Amino acid sequence: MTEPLAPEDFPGPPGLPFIGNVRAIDLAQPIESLMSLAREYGPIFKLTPPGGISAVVSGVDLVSEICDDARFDKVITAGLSILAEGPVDAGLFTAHTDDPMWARAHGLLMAPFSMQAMRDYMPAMIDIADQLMDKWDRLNPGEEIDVPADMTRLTLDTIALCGFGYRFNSFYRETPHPFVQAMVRVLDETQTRQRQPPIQTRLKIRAQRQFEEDQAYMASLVDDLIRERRAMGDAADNTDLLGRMITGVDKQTGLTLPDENIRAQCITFLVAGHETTSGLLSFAIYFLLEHPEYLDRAREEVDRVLGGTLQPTFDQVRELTYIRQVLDEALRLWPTAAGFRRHAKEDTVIGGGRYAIPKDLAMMVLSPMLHRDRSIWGEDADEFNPDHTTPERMSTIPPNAYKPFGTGQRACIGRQFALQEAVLVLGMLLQRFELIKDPSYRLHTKVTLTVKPADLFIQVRPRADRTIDKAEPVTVSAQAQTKPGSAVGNA
Ligand code: MNH
Repeated sequence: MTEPLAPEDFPGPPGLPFIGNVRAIDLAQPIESLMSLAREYGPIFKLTPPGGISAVVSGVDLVSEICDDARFDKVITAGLSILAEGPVDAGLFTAHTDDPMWARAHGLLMAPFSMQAMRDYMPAMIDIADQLMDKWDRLNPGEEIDVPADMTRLTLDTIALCGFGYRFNSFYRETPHPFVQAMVRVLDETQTRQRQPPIQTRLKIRAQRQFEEDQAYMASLVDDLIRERRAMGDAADNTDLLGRMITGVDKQTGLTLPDENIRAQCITFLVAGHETTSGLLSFAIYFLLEHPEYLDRAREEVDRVLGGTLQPTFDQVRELTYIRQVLDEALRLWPTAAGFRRHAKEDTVIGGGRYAIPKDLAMMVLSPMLHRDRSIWGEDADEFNPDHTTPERMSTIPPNAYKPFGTGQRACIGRQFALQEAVLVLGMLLQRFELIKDPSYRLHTKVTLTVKPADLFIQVRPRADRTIDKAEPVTVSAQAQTKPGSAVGNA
């Protein structure tokens, strides 16, 4: 048997002294750069940025191996762990797997994110979706829509209302709610710090002060909501995520969550739950406009299932299976969380003994490349076609070939939530509007924590061939939801 290759001997772009191969990555298009490196160097390649070697993995077999939770675990990146500093405690996303608070919160939150619980979030999801519909309905002919911007308003407001009964009212503002401004600054600063040496971070006193102020502001807003909710006692409607965290118990330990942890989870849901879903909706709209034949098919389904229904029901949303395929396919080509990081728990080898993996080596699973494997998706793997993601086909692909929501115990907890929201909104949009593309648009992406289409503008026209039923508009605040809680979990 041949000796396994050490990471420094993995294939990869040549590095320069000191700066390594940062030049191989185009900072304006980092994901596309990594994808073209993967095309050149194969299923696993090394990068040698100044911070030390890391590996980028996109071959199905290798990815499958490192998805094994018994041997590998999630890497909490330096960037993300900054989020857990100061007043912002570690939420699910940034906590280490062996942190008992991760296990407790994960256990307790399974039920609130289960399929059963999704029914209860429908009224609030529809409330915000209606605001988007109204906005687009009232545009004058020729007015342009900044798709990712409106989708971000929608997803932020949705998670805040379903999460803790709070309204950012993003559709009624030109500038974002102060909480959102603080959150965006914190995330930007987090990214900046990742790219600069620690000494520079310490020298930037103004930035540090702003960072602390922003974190304190976010914490205090959420703390107020927790305090108000606790003060309401039994009178509170606790069917939202906050209520379920306050009243919930982790079955494993029998323990509840302390308030600092609940606060961290609320902030985590906002951060993790808005850009990803907003990017997904934006990509889906982009792809449908590029492919009128699939747009027609999606609209046929919407007309058949929803007809003129003003407010889709939970069951109707579940019936929009082609819309779901469209979204699954958009996530295949452009998973909006474009990767996740893993490391070995002990020194090991992968690939049938070919690659030595020391336990501190950070490996990034590059999902957009993983998802374009021709042996799985066929010769047209790079093309958008919702037939790739029919339920029949999805049930036959290898278990780790499609990973837009990460993997194993550290997989996305908000998956059902995101997909229900996205199916609902895309369905309602197609039900109401004809989408008009800008023929000169060429897809390019913008990467922050997530990836989304950049500069995507469209126009819409209310559909002339359909009418939507008129009814008394239903107003919902999370505190006035009609449904009693059914906190029954399907862990
Ligand atoms: Mn989400 C983890 C993708 C929507 C809350 N999410 C992850 C991971 C991926 C991911 C990938 C794993 C990251 C890693 O291993 O480092 N998430 C998505 C995508 C969408 C999404 C593509 C939408 C589309 N996520 C949401 C929504 C919420 C949410 C909506 C909340 C309401 N996600 C989380 C949380 C985690 C997570 C919380 C961390 C879970 C854990 O580690 O316990």
